Amino acid sequence: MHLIHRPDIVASEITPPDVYLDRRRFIGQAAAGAAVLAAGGLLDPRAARAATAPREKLIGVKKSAWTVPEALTPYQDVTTYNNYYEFGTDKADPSENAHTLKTRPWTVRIEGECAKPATFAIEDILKIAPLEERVYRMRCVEAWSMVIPWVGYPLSELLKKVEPTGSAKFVEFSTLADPQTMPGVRGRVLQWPYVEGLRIDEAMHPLTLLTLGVYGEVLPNQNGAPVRLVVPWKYGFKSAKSIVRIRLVDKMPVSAWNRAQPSEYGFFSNVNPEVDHPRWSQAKERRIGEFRKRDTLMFNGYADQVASLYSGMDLRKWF
Ligand SMILES: Nc1nc2c(c(=O)[nH]1)N[C@H]1C(S)=C(S)[C@@H](COP(=O)(O)O)O[C@H]1N2
Ligand SMILES: [Mo]
Repeated sequence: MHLIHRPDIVASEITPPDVYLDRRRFIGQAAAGAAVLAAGGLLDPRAARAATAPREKLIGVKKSAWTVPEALTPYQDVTTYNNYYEFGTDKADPSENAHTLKTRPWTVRIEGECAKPATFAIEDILKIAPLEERVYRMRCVEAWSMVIPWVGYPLSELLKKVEPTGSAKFVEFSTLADPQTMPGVRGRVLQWPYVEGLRIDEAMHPLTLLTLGVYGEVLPNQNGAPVRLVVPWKYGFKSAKSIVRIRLVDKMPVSAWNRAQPSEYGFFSNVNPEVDHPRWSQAKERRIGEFRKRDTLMFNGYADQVASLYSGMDLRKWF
């Protein structure tokens, strides 16, 4: 089949809130029921695959004060309800397909406006700063949320190594795009590679986490192994997975979502209950595992830490 790039198709790819949750749970239950009937109680194949993926504990992880005191979203949901379009657009696709991702050898190239551009091996990235566990609230643009115990350290610790110059006004992140191992990259739902960006002060903010693990373990592939970003006051798509290149630049980068649909996905994409997505409200959200809706909080509840970054900016214009 030949796929052509159609931005109007892209727009429909992000599922409007509320549709998928019940569909996903229904399918899950139906599949589990069918597996029990067919195999006399054996696991359904999805669960079997998840169970065989190797899990590796991270050692020497300290608890961090940058943690919200909220109930954690269960491991099972964090690792099977994912957006990672390189592996497919359904929530279950990444956990079913991402076993093909090869996370070793892995390097991250850091270049652009800096005194010491360098290529870092993932083994060295793991040792640059002490690993911390931080429980962050995460809010997807699709109006669902989770509370996730990430493991990592501030991105600033890595960026400092290359000595950014005064011309480094923004940071651009590019992620792996390998058609051999990523079925989604063979299609054109987005223009690959997945690119995201932050302003330099956002990138250097202590909340911005270079993330290497979750739930005390190495990141599962579907969560963006071996290294991803987590920016908890922004919609989830800013938190790029499986990063291979970081560029310090003087102009605002064009992100993959912004390129696909600029009227729907702005550069900043700060969580803001007062600025709706063109196709749905952002005022409320559903915490995965709950049925009632919660009010979405300004900057996803991190206003005390980050609102000053945007003082004087019109957040309707710079959405
Ligand atoms: N490379 C890449 N990174 C990505 C995405 C993606 O499709 N590709 N999806 C984003 C979106 S929309 C969300 S909500 C988060 C989900 O992260 P999680 O699956 O670990 O919860 O990853 C973000 N990072
Ligand atoms: Mo998202």
